[in-house]
Amino acid sequence: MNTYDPAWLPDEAWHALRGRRALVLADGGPIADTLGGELHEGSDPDLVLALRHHADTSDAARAAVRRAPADLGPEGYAVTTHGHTTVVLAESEHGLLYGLFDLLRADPPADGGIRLERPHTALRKLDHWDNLSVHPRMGQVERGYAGGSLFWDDGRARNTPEELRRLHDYGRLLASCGINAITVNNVNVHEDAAHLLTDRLDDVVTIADALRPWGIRVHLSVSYAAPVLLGGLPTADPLAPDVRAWWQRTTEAVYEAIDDFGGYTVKADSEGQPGPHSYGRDHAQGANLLAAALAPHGGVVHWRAFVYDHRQDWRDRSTDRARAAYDEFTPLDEQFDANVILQVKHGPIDFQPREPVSPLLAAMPRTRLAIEVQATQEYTGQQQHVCYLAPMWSEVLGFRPYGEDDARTIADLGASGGFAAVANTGNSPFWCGHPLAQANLYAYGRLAWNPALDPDTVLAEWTHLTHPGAPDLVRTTVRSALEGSWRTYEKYTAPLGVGFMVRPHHHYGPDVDGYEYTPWGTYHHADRDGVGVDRTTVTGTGYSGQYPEPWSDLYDSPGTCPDELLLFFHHVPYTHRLHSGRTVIQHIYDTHAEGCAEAEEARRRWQRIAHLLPGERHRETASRYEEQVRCAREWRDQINAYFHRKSGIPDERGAERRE
Ligand code: GCW
Repeated sequence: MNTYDPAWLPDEAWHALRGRRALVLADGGPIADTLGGELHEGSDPDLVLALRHHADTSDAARAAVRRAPADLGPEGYAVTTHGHTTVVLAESEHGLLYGLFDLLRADPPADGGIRLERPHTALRKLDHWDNLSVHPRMGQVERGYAGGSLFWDDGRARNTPEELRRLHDYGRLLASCGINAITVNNVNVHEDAAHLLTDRLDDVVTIADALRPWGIRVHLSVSYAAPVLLGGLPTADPLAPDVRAWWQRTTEAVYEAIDDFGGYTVKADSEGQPGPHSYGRDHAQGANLLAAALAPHGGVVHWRAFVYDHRQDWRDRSTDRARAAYDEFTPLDEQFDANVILQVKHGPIDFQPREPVSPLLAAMPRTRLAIEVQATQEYTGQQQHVCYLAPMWSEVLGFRPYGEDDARTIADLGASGGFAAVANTGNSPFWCGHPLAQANLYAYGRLAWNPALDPDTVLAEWTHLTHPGAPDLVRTTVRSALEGSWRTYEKYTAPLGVGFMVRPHHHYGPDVDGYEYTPWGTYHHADRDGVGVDRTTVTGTGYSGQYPEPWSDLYDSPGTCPDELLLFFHHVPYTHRLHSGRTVIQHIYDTHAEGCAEAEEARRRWQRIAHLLPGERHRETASRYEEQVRCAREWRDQINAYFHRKSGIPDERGAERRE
């Protein structure tokens, strides 16, 4: 815990800024202190960070006010240049903070120029699935691949000076890419974590205090059964007056301790977690109870839409997990209070390497929505494999659910409730286990700030910041390692959007039939004739009918369904010809060979820069490449052998591949 990587903020990244003579014109408070601490103040300043209402004290800041729009918004900022002076102008300290980090990424505009930035959404949250102590099956962080928790150690909040320093550095990393909210515990709330809401609140205060200087608000995952578990009430029924009063009192106490507390994140009636269904109430009644307690304090409830039957009969082909969230929540549109945010996973199943966009996102026009992505690589190589996820997120965020003629994107539909990502961080020396997985954390923050950013540009930014002064070959190798890595991963794992061929429980490595005869609702239906799940409106589960036109029609027919999603929507013969011209079976053989070869090539390239990138960063990545290549081969061989045996159709290029 003593030494850890600076990630994308090494000292060299700050040199140019810290060498300047700065003037900070702010109101004071924790963020203003942060700004002062990051910069060297000096007379005759050439860098001015000014709140608009203090701009009068500086000529350059006054000039910036004349040039900037009348209102930059609560977190927005303008960067301007006047002769030799750079000015960051904002309405709030938060804006100044983001403006400061902007200057790390990009040069100031030319003299007389201006650069304006405003976040796309006000809520840019990271959800930590951290348990307070080590959980026998899950380790400390559920689906965590980066060591233990940054917040919790053996049941208590970390609070030694070194641990608090690391938390401070974590806050800086998060703020520097635009993240402004954090849920500090697992959405599966185990008994000890339930107490954070009441008698263990001081632990949450410790974390909130450490992150406040970086403009980050703390949220808490709470158990829906808290009134019973903690309050000694006989029920947690949302309509019971004493339950209501309990939440109100409890929430008041939270705000007395943490006046900028963000709110509650709730997984209810999902995978065994308690919820309103036990009392015959629906999700809106459940969520509104908490919303009412939070509303007077300005807090929000993030109510997760990840609700499905995890005890279904695999023989029953009419029940479809992909349909579940839509069926459950769309009748409730209009019924949620204004401070309820429905947090929806970006795909209908569960963070597979390829899924269609969740149709629920386009079907709740009167509900605030947050889009949940998974930075932790549960299904994308568990931070042993390189898998840069920004291109996938960017596809999702830019998707136009109502068709190309309607400008609204998924990112627009999520603007009122914001974004959430399951964190990929822990106390590993590289924060994310794999040094290259840091790019996912960075990219999540940047896309949450501006979903229209090009993932390659974000990658270039991250590479540049992380490797200041490195030879070109290092930067190009790092970029090429990450750039196409998601598609490479997709190629050697489950084909054509079919999903779930992973080993049960831990979800790493291949097990084609691992979930096929289980109650979890994640099947591929491969038989001797074909593969894929029939989700069409005519012969299937009807899932494709949950989309607005034109998508509903397009997905419904194998002739128009995009290749990469074919097996998500259709059960087709192995000889079915894709738009690419290949048959499904040959596509499986080819992509698995290609994906594996790409992983091997990436490993070779990485080896070539060993002498240019000395130290742990190179070694750690190199050893993870060994595992990636081993595992990619295992995927290739198992998938290809499985489908060969099922279909009896040989690989056309089998002979040349064996040589
Ligand atoms: O993907 C599944 C994970 C669970 C997780 C759940 C969820 C926190 O396998 O570990 O539980 O999703 O999103 O709630």
